[in-house]
Amino acid sequence: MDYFLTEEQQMIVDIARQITDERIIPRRAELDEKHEFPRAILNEIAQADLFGIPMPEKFGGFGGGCLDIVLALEQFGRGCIGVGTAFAASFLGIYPILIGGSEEMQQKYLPDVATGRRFAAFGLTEANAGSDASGIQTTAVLDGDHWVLNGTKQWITNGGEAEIYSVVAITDRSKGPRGASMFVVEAGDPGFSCGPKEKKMGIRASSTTELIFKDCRIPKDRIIGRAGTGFITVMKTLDFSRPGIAALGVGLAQGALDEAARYAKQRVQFGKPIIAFQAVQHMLADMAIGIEAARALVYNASRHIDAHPKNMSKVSSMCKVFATDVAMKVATDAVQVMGGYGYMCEYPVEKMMRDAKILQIYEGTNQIQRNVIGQELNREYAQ
Ligand code: COS
Repeated sequence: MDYFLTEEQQMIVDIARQITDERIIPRRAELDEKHEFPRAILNEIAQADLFGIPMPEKFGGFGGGCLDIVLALEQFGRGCIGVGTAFAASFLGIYPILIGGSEEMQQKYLPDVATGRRFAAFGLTEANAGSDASGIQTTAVLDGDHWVLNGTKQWITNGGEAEIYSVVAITDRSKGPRGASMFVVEAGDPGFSCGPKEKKMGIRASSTTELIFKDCRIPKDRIIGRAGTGFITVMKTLDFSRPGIAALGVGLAQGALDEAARYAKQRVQFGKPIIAFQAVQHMLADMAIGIEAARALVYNASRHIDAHPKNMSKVSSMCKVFATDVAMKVATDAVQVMGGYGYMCEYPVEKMMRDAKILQIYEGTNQIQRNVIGQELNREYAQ
């Protein structure tokens, strides 16, 4: 289907497609097996200037929007959402600075991330604060010219690999969500360390660790925006980032359909390629329908977000839910079409099925997304 992309957008697709076909796909199985962070691939993505997509031009970026990022992520997702997640998490880490950081702070951090010299990460989740994001326990207390952070973040993508961390901490517990603030913590700050790499079901190329703050002292000017604006900045960040997760889902599903359809044309049973059997054709048809519907929703939601930045929660959540549910179903069905071969580690759909599951969980579970959509409907139908 023609999505009427601009010349620049088509260029993003072409560059990301080439990196995916030539660099990501040949290495994905090994990265998965070794739980290896794809630093060399990320460096190539940086050389192609794709880390600069959402950064303003004055900070060395491309000045692009949500759809531009989505187009790149869809391609990377087709190859390996572990790699795609590492790439996306750097944006997630930098959005709070883009949304709420002072000009000085943006000047300090954005050019390095735009060029891929430094990677970023986003520190929100804790052991007891996942879906209930405002339930975080990590604290930040002002002590002279420094903030002192104490607490532990859990399951942080790019943990141990990033140099710049946007971290949420409570600065005034009596104010509930309005008592949270965001800070930039840098690798090497005193009192800051990362835990060991978690072992995961999928997206093993991405690094996931704890962030541990023990009397971590950071300069006073590392607060992002004003004290008390942290929760709103987190919510705005997630509104903007969730279509990227949806795009990883569209890409993964497309990759799974490509594998299943090619297999179905080659695999002969009862004297015919199995694609000649209606039962298989219908499965492939349903996969293709789901993918195209998801792609259309993700692209249009992204265009909406680029045009109406104040009104994005509902469409952002809608595309995240829809595309990631499609990804899980398509990956599962791709394994089914390929039967015993699909279940074997030497074929990529086994990894795709393992990888797909996280899409329904991270950056807000699909149940939380439905809450966001439901609350918005409740407001819309108030009168
Ligand atoms: N944009 C701007 N402001 C927002 C917002 C948004 N998208 N969503 C909420 N807010 C504001 C609300 O307007 C409210 O402001 P007031 O204090 O002025 O009333 C404040 O934030 C608190 O909102 P709310 O009462 O809805 O907060 P809840 O604690 O009920 O949490 C959900 C709401 C469930 C939506 C939130 O906790 C969430 O998104 N959870 C999932 C988190 C997540 O994605 N975790 C995974 C992280 S992996 S990176």
